[in-house]
Amino acid sequence: MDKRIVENQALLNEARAGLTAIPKSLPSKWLYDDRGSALFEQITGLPEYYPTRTEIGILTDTASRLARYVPKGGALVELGSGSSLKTRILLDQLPDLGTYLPIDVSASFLQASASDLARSYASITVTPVVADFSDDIDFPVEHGAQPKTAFFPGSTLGNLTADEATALLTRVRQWPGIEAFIIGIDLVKDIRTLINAYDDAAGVTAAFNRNILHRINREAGGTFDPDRFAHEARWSSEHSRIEMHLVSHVAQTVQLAETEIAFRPGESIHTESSHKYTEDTLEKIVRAAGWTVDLFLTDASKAFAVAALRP
Ligand code: AVJ
Repeated sequence: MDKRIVENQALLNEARAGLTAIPKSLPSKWLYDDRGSALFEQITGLPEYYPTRTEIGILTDTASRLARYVPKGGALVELGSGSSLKTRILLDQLPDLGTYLPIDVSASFLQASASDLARSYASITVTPVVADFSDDIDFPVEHGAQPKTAFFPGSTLGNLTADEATALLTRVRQWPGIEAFIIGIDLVKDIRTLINAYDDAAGVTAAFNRNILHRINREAGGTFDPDRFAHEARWSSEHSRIEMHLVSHVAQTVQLAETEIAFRPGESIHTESSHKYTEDTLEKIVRAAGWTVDLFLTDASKAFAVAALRP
């Protein structure tokens, strides 16, 4: 048997744990390598994928109201550097902002978007922080006690389980100087619309999902044939979430470095969850973390919401 090269030990360890468990799963963070991030960018422009354009519409229509949640001379702290387009909508309404602090795990991505924004907003200090926002953040000392507002757009909170979301909200609630939290969340709606948003006609989401298998082959010694796995978007009413799966419709065996992984016909790998909220269910997890919903803004069809929270 040939020994395959493993260049990403963390991916191998987590993939092995997920693929030897019942049911099989993979952590969604591994979807986002360079190609995965580029495919996600493409997803945000698809006709079926309503969240991005809907959130941008809400932010554009309500930016001046949201600006009141950001302290003068304070800091806007963004969790995950994301699309600077959404950040710019807020920054345009914040002439007296002191600092913009984007937090991201990818140093290169962070550097690029930070210098981009610094060029556009000369009066704002841009201080990128390389960190995983799921951990405790070590703010640069000069920003430790600075009054600050956290910004978490994109419904990224929806990737977390209710327990994980509560933990994140609790951690941000404990940041020194925290005055408000502005979050974007996707809302429960008819199941067809939800499924189509995660199973587009052009097949971009399918390619995004299968990319995780290409990545495992490349970085963790996998022998997956991604074409032998079907992309599937499922609605779980129990968890109020869309799940992405990769389904093996045949019996097959795949090698993962030294480990053999067997698939039964119809067996799936759960690769990502996207939780959908209502005003009530959001209120519930927000309160559990010690916040109150001060403002709940939606578009006309109530597809997406931007909420402003107070500690
Ligand atoms: C980036 C996590 C917000 O869940 O809607 C889009 C990711 N996955 N299509 C989402 C995603 C498939 C997206 N988030």
